[in-house]
Amino acid sequence: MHLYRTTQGIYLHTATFWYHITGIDWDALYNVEDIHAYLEQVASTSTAVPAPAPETLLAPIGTQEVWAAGVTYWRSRTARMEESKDTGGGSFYDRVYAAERPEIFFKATPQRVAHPGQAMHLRSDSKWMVPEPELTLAINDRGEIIGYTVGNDLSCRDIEGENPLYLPQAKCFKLCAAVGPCIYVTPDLLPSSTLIAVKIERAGAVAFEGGATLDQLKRTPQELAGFLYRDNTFPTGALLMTGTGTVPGDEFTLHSGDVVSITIDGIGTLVNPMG
Ligand code: DO4
Ligand code: MG
Repeated sequence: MHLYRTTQGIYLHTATFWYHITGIDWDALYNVEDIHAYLEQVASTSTAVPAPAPETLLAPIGTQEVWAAGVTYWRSRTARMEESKDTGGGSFYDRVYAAERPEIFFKATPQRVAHPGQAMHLRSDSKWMVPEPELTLAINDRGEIIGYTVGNDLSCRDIEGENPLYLPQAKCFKLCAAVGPCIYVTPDLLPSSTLIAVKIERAGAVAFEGGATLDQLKRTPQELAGFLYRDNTFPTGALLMTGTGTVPGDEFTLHSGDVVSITIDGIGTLVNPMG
């Protein structure tokens, strides 16, 4: 079942029908006891409605913070070692890839998150920016993974490569993250063959295309959620990006006007132009 947040309220999409969910706000629904059973109940007791218009879609986020894990794919480890090789980064990405404790960092507050279709921000002081297509976990206030969404951890490779202490500036700025178009609510693990695909269009042509499958993710979603919630509290839950498995070649940087589409099997496609 897929949960959508729109300017007209909350919608549930089952395999066949759309339902309008009323009487509960996003944060309360996100944290309701046994959300899967709750949504089954909504679907079996409500009247189907027309689908919401695509232009009404909002990011599926209420007051949740967005966090991100890094260096969880071999490709990410290797790209980071390359970009920081002149500044001493040769070994710490390698070490965090292999360590028990993952890299987890704060990514965005809800007001820094772009809605589906909304332009993301390219930093004025970066010359090397890339989208990071990431499976994103929807986690409730009890640390339970209730579902999955598509995330874009937009990043500045030059700022991050210059010094790891610049990571917060490379990662967190206005409209630095996008999530959506919905939350795929499921009690099940996603199949390991799940593809996270990215396409970047420039002036009507494909400028980059790539993808990675979930079996390349070095850590499990439960492990990453467990580290995020260790000695921490999230009163209305959190979203956790799980790292990128796709990094374009070193010559590639995003341009204003590029359109980034990220598709994850079973969830949907998140499209954002670059501002
Ligand atoms: O270590 C820097 C960030 C890593 C990251 O965002 C990723 O691997 O996706
Ligand atoms: Mg990332």
